[in-house]
Amino acid sequence: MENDTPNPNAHAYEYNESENILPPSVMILDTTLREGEQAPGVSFTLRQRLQIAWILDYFGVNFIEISPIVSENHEESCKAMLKAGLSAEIVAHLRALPKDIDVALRCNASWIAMYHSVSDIHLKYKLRISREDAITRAVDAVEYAKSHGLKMRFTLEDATRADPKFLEEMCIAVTNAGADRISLPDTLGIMSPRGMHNLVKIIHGKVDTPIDMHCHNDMGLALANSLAGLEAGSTMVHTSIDGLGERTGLVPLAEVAMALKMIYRMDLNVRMEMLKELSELITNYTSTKTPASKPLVGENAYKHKAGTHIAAIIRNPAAYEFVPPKIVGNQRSVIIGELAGRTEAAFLMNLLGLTPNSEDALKLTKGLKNLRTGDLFELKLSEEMEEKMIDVENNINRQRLK
Ligand code: HCA
Ligand code: CU
Repeated sequence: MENDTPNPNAHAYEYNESENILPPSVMILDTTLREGEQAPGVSFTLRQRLQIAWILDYFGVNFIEISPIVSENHEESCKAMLKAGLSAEIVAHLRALPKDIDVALRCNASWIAMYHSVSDIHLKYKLRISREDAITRAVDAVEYAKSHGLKMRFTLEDATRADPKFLEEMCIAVTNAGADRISLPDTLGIMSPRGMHNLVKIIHGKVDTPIDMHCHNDMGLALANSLAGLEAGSTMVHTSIDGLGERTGLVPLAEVAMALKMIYRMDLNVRMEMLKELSELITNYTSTKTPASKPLVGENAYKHKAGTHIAAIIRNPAAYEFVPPKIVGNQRSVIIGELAGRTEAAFLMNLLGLTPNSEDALKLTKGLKNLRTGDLFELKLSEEMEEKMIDVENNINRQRLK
């Protein structure tokens, strides 16, 4: 049984579908190979980076970011990715310095992203330069990159903590110097969705340059802030597999892709069924484990436990799943134990070779509760098994009616 119900989406409460709330198309930039490698416990080999890039490309992201300035190995990886003939654009991420831009040129990159802080705290304590120097450096770097024919995004690092007037000034300066895109990162994940919305709207009203969203998850608001920025007119969103990144990371690819499809009904040309596999690939290559509670790709995303839930999902999983597990390459399972209802108890008896009746099934649920062992075991649900559960349930119901 699969849940084939169209989602009577919650967004009906938010807006009318005919309203064009997002830009007509939104692009995804995946930065697992740049921001993701900044996560503790994550370091890829050249071969792994290439493989991840291939798979992300096949999944359908539009841009893949890597930082060639980190090490020779990263530079080699960047070169190899550029030669691999992927459909996604490869973006070389670097500082706003001519010597870094030279590395990208050496790699034969056509897209670069260069970053420069804009908040006073970064200017004063990280770079130890004045606002004026920051503008001069940024403009010089953009001009240098453009004079070499590069397409470029300019990242205004720590944009959300910068003085709004200075942020605006920087955005105008880099736009006038020729930046093709700008990124307004919430570097510390401190924004509220409404704040992010307003910030993007204001900058969008000042410059024509398309805007990227790069939202960190320090307060768990990365997805909400990314969507708020897109609703305000941003056309590209940065993600990473499982949300890997510096500290608590940024918005996960799976969540963004699914939210765009399910909430905004956007026709993204991506292979959703690869999401779980992408997450597993990263787990295999790193010492980080995907949290079980991770939306869509986590081990618990499709585990059902309460008896009332299970009784409903075997008839129609949409009762407790907003999207079927196979859409994202995950699997449904049920937990049998203390919270089991009559259906599972009967099914358990059936599995053990007994012929369950309603009364015994009820006794068994009581027994399971009194055991006080919590979860007894987990059962991965194949379609065949679901059918069987329904049969068992129908049988005991028939007996009850007799
Ligand atoms: C960093 C900076 C960055 C840049 C984002 C971007 C951030 O980690 O050094 O280029 O859009 O979060 O500000 O990741
Ligand atoms: Cu970041």
